[in-house]
Amino acid sequence: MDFETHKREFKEQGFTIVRNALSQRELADLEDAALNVVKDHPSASGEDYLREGNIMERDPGFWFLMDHPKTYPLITQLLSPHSRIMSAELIRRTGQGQDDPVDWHDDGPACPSYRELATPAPLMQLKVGYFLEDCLDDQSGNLVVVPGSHLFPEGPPDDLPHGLQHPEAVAVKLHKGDAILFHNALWHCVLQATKPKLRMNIYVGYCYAWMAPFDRSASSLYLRNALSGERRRLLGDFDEPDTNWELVRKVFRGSPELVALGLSGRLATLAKRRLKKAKRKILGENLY
Ligand SMILES: O=C(O)CCC(=O)C(=O)O
Repeated sequence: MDFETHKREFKEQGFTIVRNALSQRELADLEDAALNVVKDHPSASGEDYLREGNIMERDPGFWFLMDHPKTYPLITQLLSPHSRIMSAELIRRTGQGQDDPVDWHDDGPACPSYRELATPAPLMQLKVGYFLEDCLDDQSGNLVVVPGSHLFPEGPPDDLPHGLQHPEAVAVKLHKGDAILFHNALWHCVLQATKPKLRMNIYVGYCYAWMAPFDRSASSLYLRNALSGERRRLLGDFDEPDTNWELVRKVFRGSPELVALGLSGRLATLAKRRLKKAKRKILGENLY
């Protein structure tokens, strides 16, 4: 499917599927990284459901997903070129032990909800689900969606019959390596798995650059230093917001006067700006 068709499908249905988003090599790397997370988990030896957030901190094998060439260009066009990562989670469902067949919901906070901002609900976060196992029948803990429900004026009612009992519900069928992108307002739930079968997947959620992540507060020193460029930006790792948007852009990229000052001149200008800022902080906005 071409780029424009994905965009149209997402806008009309609230989701789109990128088939074969991951190569065999990428799948193997992700499986290794996922097993590293699973083995550290208290339920690792059991069969229970497992959902772990903040996985970019856990293994470098996940990092390439942040700006993956098969999905990230869609994020920049559907959401914004100024997006960031809101969450990165690993989910393991085994079809055995305790499971969490989540009920109908749409995504986002409750205070206020995205739906309170506008009708239909605006696109504020976009999740990409990468599947590491085939999920091709209706018994493997499938994700279930109501196509087009992101345009409905309300979220799913509490008494909506679960899963496929709802006449407009569709079980998403994915091959290992496929990715699904979905809108925060899409009604979705998960089917109870009825046979032992591994369903392992990763969700990377994106939101606007100024929104807060929900599975982490800040990157570790290790991650900040190990990542560079776009990926660092995608995790929101700036010393201060204006270090990012003002100083870097104006001083080092944009302003011919500052560039003409040479390195020591630029450093002196930066230092003066910092001092002014500190003074403003101490004395208040109106006193300097
Ligand atoms: O696919 C799943 O297991 C749960 C997905 C879900 O409901 C969500 O991430 O909001």
